[in-house]
Amino acid sequence: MPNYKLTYFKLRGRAETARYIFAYSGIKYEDDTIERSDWANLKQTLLFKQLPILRVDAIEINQSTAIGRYLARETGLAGKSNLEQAQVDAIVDTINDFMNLFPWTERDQDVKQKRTKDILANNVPTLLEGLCKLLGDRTWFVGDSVTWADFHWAVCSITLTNLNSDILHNYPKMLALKERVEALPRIASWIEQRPKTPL
Ligand SMILES: N[C@@H](CCC(=O)N[C@@H](CS)C(=O)NCC(=O)O)C(=O)O
Repeated sequence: MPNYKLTYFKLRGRAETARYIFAYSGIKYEDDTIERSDWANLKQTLLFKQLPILRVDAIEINQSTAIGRYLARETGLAGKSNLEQAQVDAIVDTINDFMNLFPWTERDQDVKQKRTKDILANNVPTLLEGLCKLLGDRTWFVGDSVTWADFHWAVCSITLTNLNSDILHNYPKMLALKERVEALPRIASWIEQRPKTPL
């Protein structure tokens, strides 16, 4: 088993899906959360000046989706066939497309609030309706067992409900899926011990 070190800010953000995969699979890793005050120095050392980074022994992997997909493949959470893997990847990429619409780094709070409200009202329903149809009456998004697409939904839906606590009101199946993931014993235990952060 390689040595894993996941470096990110002290936030759920783009590292949390990887943390769910580590938690669920029971693989040991170093959860290297950095202080904002250390960021400027660390940034200089990074190829693309961004986090998260996963170090697998001496190899450094950037891009949260590449990290998630790699860990999911290593742990049997990527989908059981090529076709299932494509379905899983499509869900993760779609969720990311919508999450990336939000103006996370906008400094003008009025602009940020207005844009966020607009996305929640006009874009997010398309995501939720589509995901709801994909899930149908099944337990997990793809195949007959949990995949990292379910984890990614559970992680991103926390952010969505923090932005608007009623957002899942009309989507009980999507709420139930999030709760199903959060009830998996090792995920539940991670959620209990993780730092409480706004994002
Ligand atoms: N597409 C990349 C985006 C990475 C990214 O935007 N990272 C942000 C944090 S979520 C970052 O490092 N921001 C600090 C900066 O750019 O100074 C991924 O998914 O990993």
